Amino acid sequence: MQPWKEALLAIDPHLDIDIWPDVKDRNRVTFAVCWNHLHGVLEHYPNLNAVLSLGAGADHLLNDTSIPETVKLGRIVTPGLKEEIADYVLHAVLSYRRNGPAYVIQAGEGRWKPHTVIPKAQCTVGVLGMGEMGRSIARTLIKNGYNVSGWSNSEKDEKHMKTYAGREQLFEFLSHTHILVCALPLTAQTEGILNLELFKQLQSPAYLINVGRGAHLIEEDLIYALDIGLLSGACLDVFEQEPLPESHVFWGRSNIMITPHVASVTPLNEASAFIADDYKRVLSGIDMKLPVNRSLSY
Ligand code: OXD
Repeated sequence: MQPWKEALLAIDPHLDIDIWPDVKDRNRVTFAVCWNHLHGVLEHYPNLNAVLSLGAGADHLLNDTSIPETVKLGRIVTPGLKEEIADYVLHAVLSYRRNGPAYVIQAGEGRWKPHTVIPKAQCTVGVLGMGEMGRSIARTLIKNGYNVSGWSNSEKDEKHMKTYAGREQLFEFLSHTHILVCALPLTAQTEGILNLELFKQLQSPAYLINVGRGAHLIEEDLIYALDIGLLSGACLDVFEQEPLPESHVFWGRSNIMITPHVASVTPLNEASAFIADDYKRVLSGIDMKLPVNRSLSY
């Protein structure tokens, strides 16, 4: 965390910052910034007002029931974070359409064999989750000439694309989708949403990109869907267990692209300005920039 401390002090040299576990005086701590912290470490900070997630997701904060309900929760989304996730998804879509993984294998084998490009027209992309990240993904794909639709819990009005909302419109949304991108927050309602029943509703064969959370996906359903040809491949950045264990069945399958939770990494400079700003907002009793709603779980 040292570079974060330095970046914050460059913005405001008067900030008083400790890096856990070297906390000089628990009573003085009013604001914490965390990413995948050990549950329980935020207990016994009597003056803690707010905790900020060092990323777009706040599930790691919401899952820690030892954080008192009175403590405000917030998350960070910056322009760079949104741009990177959109680029990651665009890359995954292009790599699928242009047979990227097959050419990597062929390069290793010294084999010259052309494959057919999957036309854009046969690649309607459906984005599950139209929050900050989902909207950025959708806009980038639209700019690149893709037909995109979006689904979210509540209605969203977004230009140049059809949007669907609520469970009652989920199957209709899926029935037009060739490439499904999961950018949902992890909640009790979305856990396990990427399952066989859902895969069956997609255009076949479909392709899955998961940049949400590992727990959105029922892993054995993905393997089954790939084996019976319901899905032709998947690009996964997030997993139930991270790092993905060495013995996991996903490794070594040419139709699963695996990246180690790097789709979008919170950019230090942009995020430090965000943190300093949120810290001052909380200090002045103003809402955090992106407050987490505990009852919605995002
Ligand atoms: C995030 C992430 O939530 O990187 O920002 O997963």
